[in-house]
Amino acid sequence: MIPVTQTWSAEAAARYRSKGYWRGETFGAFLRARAQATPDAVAIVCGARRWTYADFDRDSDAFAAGLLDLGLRAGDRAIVQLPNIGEYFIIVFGLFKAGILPIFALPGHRSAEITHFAEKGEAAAHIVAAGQGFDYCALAHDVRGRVPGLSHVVTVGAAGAGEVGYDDLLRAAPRDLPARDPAGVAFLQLSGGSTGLSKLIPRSHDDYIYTLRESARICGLTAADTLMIALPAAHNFPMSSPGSLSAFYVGARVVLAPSPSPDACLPLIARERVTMTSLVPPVALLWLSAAEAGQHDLSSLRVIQIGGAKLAPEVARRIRPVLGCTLQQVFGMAEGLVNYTALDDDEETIVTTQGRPISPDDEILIVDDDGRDVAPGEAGHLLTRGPYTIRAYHNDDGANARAFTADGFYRTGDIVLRRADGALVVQGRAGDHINRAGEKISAEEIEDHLLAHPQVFDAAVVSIPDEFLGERSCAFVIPRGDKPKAAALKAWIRQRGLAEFKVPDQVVFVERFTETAVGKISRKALRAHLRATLGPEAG
Ligand code: J2J
Repeated sequence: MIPVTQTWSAEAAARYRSKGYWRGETFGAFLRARAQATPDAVAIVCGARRWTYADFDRDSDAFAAGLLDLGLRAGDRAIVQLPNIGEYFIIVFGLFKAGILPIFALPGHRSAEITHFAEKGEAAAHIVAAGQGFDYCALAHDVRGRVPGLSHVVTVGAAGAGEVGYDDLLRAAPRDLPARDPAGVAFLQLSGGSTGLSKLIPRSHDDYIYTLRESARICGLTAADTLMIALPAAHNFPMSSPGSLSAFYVGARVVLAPSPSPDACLPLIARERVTMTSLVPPVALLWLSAAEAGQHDLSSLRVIQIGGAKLAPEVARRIRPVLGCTLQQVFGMAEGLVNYTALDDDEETIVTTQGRPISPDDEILIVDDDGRDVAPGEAGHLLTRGPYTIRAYHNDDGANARAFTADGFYRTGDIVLRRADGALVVQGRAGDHINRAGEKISAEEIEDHLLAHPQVFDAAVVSIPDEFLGERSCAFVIPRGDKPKAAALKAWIRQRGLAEFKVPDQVVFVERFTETAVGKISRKALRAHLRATLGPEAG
């Protein structure tokens, strides 16, 4: 098994410790501390069910013991693929306490993606929920059948044959759980997958807890707050910016919404007196329309974080008048760097920028195509290095060679400019991924699957502007022999075991790409050319 590590240079690590960023805390230990300080405070609300901090600490201890009783060991990895339910947090903290690394899959992922995570991460367990509309247990059995070493399927809800029930694991006898190494990796987060398949991002207790503590401070999140998780809980944004884990860090209350739709969330805000939540721009648009109808009491809302994709200034301007709360823009990435606008920034800064980095030690470079610094205020490629930005992906030398410079800067793939006051403004992407409502789709990954279809000669997938989604995907396809139907190609992508959000929104058949294109220009240039042929009004 390839050990999961994350290594900063000795000099950088010493500096981050001496400056008090890395304080030697661990997830299990901070939860224990909160449970001892405020045992009866409610930590998790899921429908009518509630877990206090004492319940949370006790159940996650029991779950950790149950996993170890199964034969799992510290250092193993478990794919966690759960909807927004309370058990999700018990499981994740149980894994942290056992030293088993969660791999944070999303409910939308299907067999191709889960198989890839299981293989790359050498997962020993897959944790799913039964009775969710989609048959996650069947998915788990399918993947287990293909991946040697993936021995355990753990099910929340009715466990079938060959599965272990969450409730059974909670009945395990208590064990002494050794303290975890704060410098060690706590979990594997997923990259947006700019080229090819998603990569695994090892994050340490020390580095991630630093972002939780600082995010809580910058967002004004305290134990008095009620934070709602409307986006999928395992996504890095609602997990950490400030997200559920910052909320637990400060002893606040976390309310789970079953979906981000206004129908699910607005009544919940009124019922639970939610003070803070995070949204992607298309969801914010839906909320604005629904809130204008004025049926729900949203007076408890204090701050809404919006990020994951570019928020149009005209939408940003409507947040305060319509939702009655402060907007905080967040520009972050699972690899590390997170930027926030400040709660007390002037309205123009809040509306038109994506904020400033969390840490004084976040090093920011903005460079041209040749790697030279651009003039102040000019747009360029964003590179970054700092106390919570990774230096390497797990088990992926090729990606590491492309994504990191020799001196440890991460190439974000984003094009940004920096104003004189330090605020970043995102201009776009250098790479060819599609940011569909905050979900990142690699053009290359979808092209590879299309090319496997017998009636596809060649394919290029591009992003096109979309008023609601921000971007949507369009596949240009040169047929081989009989032209397939667009619907058949979409069904093909589903059948290949890919998440629904990766199915091309649009398929355009063409006879050839361009005369000069064949073999002469890069796929990147080809995609740019095809995108241009559609124009901004494509549809
Ligand atoms: C434009 N593009 C943005 C923004 C992210 C907080 C917030 C978001 C993420 C996230 C996250 C953007 N405007 N406000 O992990 O902790 C695009 C950029 C970036 C990529 C990262 C967090 N906020 N983006 O979205 O790993 O292109 O993280 O590089 O999913 O999303 O995607 P991801």
